[in-house]
Amino acid sequence: MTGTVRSVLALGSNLGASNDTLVLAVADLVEPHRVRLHAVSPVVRTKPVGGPEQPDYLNMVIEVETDLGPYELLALCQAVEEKYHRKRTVRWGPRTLDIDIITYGSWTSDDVTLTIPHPRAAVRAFVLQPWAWMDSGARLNGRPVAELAAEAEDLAGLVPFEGV
Ligand code: PH2
Ligand code: MG
Ligand code: MG
Repeated sequence: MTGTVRSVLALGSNLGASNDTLVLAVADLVEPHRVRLHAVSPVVRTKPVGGPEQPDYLNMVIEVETDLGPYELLALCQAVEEKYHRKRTVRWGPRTLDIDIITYGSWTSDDVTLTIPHPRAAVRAFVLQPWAWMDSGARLNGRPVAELAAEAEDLAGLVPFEGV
């Protein structure tokens, strides 16, 4: 492949069979030949950040290598969310599956439909900690992801997922 980009995607689920959904969603995301799986984080169980009272989440991140453009990658993420019956009702409400593009190479964008890097990733342990475990050298906004994770307020509510 020429002109490929590495992109970090964050997945979260707190409705339904969350662990199964995450595993199936990773397979769906890398099914197109233009998207290849490069790295996978551990799954973590996390306390919900924001939104209404809702169940704990399972979260993870993956790194893919792709020659899809950022909006094509966004469309793929949204198609996979739809497949798992994602309903967009309450902002930050419970969901069967959320897939967010955290980084797309060194590309940045402040478009409202696709803000890259993800505007809240740098303060969310549920993204940063699995990312740091996946890639100990990762950096975001010029800072080591592991350092950002250590400073994130929601770190105390995060534990490795040990299975059901
Ligand atoms: N996603 C949100 C809002 N709050 N909290 C946790 N623990 N995990 C998430 O994935 C999450 C959240 C909005 O996308
Ligand atoms: Mg999200
Ligand atoms: Mg989202």
